[in-house]
Amino acid sequence: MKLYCTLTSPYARVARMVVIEKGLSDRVEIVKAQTRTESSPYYKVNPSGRVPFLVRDDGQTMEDSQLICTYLDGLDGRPRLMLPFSQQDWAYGRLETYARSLVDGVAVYIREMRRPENERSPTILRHETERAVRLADYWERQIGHPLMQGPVNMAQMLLIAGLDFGAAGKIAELEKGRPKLVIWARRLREMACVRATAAPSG
Ligand SMILES: N[C@@H](CCC(=O)N[C@@H](CS)C(=O)NCC(=O)O)C(=O)O
Repeated sequence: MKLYCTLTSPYARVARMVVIEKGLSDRVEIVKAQTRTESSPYYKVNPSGRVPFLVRDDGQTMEDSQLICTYLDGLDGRPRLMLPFSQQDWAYGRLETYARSLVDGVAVYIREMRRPENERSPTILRHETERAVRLADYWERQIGHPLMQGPVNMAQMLLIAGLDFGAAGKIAELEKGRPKLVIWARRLREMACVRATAAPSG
């Protein structure tokens, strides 16, 4: 199978984490896609131009991190990363969607910052910065939840991808002054799948 990615996309990163965590590195080739480029050859592979994008061995294709991760996690018949939203009286769904919400907001901020300075919206930048700070406060309160402290799952993968993406995009200090989140993030960053998928610095 081929998994089209960029090395900076947090959505592609969680799919790459699943590949490593589920021992699929021999079966899934990571292919770098050229996104956001006029007439990129990648648009012939995936018309939407987004990553991650999976091309299965049978030729079937899948876009979107949630779909791809669910598929990859279930390949061995023992899914353990994509937990049911209803787990622990819906606590898992609440945690995973809040973690994805951080990634989504930071992605909007970073896209805005990529525009020429005179085209950037200060309103959007402020709105996303304030959202990210509120979510960081939320995570400082929630990070002790057993589902965030136990075996790795998609909520944890999304949160560490969101924190790293926020730090790379310099949106705000999301960990500073939030000691529980700092300890949690330090532990996550020691995991092999997190270390191996970190975006190149610079
Ligand atoms: N909901 C999608 C979001 C994917 C997404 O927005 N990917 C961005 C990279 S972070 C992308 O491919 N951007 C290229 C473009 O907008 O053309 C997912 O979870 O996979």
